Amino acid sequence: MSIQLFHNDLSPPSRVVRILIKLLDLKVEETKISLIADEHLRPEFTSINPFHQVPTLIDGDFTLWESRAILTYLVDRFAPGNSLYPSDLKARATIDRWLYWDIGTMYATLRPFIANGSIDSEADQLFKDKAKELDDSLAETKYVAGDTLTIADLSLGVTINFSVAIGIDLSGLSHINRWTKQLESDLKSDTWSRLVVQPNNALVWLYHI
Ligand SMILES: N[C@@H](CCC(=O)N[C@@H](CS)C(=O)NCC(=O)O)C(=O)O
Repeated sequence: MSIQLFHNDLSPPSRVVRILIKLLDLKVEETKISLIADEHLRPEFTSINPFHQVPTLIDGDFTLWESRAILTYLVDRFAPGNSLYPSDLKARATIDRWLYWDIGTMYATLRPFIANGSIDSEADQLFKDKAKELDDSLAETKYVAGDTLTIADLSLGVTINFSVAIGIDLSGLSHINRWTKQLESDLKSDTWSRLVVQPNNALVWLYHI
């Protein structure tokens, strides 16, 4: 059965999902949706996702959007028990906690940038305060949710690297910097370059930062 992902090359939530697809080596048919051309508002797409957002996944007769929900679904569906999202209830709950914290707190702080191409000093400070909390946690563990790579690292890794690319200065957060280098070495260099660095650079160029 073919799996389809509607995505946008620059969209951070789309990239989180595409990194997982690479890591699990899944065969997924990827379709680009141009947000600039308003393709996400066309009936062909809103009939699939009435919330008109990427990423959106189709697995047979099942359609799913919300990047972090797609992450957990893909591991459970195609690699159940994988250490990226293990079966143990408490381990999963810890990973879920980080996923929700990312999308509801960290990435949410960057939304004004996505909408306007800039964030004010209040949002900048809020993001740094939250990043410091992550940094304190990473002082205790190798990865976000413990000592193994999980989907929480993919999620927060994209958010943190995106924030740095748009000019939020996290250089003083040594544990985040150590973890970022770890992520870069864990993902194949092609994946890191294609799904983290290059799209961030393109966004910086697009928004004239
Ligand atoms: N919470 C959603 C956010 C997805 C999102 O914001 N996607 C943007 C692109 S980065 C989008 O599709 N925007 C078009 C729209 O909202 O109409 C997720 O994690 O999947």
